[in-house]
Amino acid sequence: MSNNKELEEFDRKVQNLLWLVSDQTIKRMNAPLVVDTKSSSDDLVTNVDQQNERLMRSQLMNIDPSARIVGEEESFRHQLDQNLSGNIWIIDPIDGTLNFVKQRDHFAIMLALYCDGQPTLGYIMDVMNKHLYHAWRGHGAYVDNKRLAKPVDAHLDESLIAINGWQLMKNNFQQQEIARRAAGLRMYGSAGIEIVHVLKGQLGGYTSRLKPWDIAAGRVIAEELGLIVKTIDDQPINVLSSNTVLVATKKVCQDIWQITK
Ligand code: 2AM
Ligand code: CA
Ligand code: CA
Ligand code: CA
Repeated sequence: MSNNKELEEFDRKVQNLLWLVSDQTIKRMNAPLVVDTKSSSDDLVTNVDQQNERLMRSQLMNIDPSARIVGEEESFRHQLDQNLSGNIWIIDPIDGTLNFVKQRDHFAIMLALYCDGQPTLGYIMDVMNKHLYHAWRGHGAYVDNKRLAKPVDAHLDESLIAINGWQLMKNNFQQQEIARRAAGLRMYGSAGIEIVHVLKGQLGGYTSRLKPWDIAAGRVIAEELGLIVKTIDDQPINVLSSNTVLVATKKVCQDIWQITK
């Protein structure tokens, strides 16, 4: 288990690492991308996803040698065993790969540290806007060096919300009714960028079915700001599984759980 001195050192090194990976991403993005499909035509991976993950993994192995490291593109199958003991770093090397490929915009690089299952450090790099959102549990949430204010706790009917497009079409948890009751609906196509909008109070909530690396970083920062991170039907998040996650203000959560329960 890491102590505060060690976490402070991790935080400093990892912030530098994220700026480095962000700069490399922008440089590589302007050369032709190598794009492969994974499970379906909208499930893409590029050379930049892979290069970012490789660099982050090798640096993290120096920064925290005894930790386990899970990432979307390389190691997940080998490392997923539901054992949460010790330090686990969780990497999403490009979040919003489809946006990255089609728009060269609206994507993020995300990294989190969980200590014995406790969300501890979280980083969302908004690459094209050059802002790093980050938090250390119990030590405040920041954008770059500026402390983030706690978002206003507004109700669903007063708030814009974001829902993943596929989830909205499938409507497994009455997402269409949730959208109808909100002040408006938005879709940005990157979990990290959508969560950043919730952190800034521009959205009252965001919901999508997410893998561990899609929510790990956002959860640390959101919880540090008093936001709620649970499932869309009010269950705790399972750190190393897929969850239909809701990140929202307390009042938006209460309004949504009245619909989904
Ligand atoms: P990714 O780009 O890292 O894969 C797209 O709406 C958002 O949902 C992105 O943040 C994307 O992350 C994430 N996502 C999670 N599971 C997905 C899936 N099966 N297909 C596409 N995007 C997925
Ligand atoms: Ca992906
Ligand atoms: Ca992702
Ligand atoms: Ca990704």
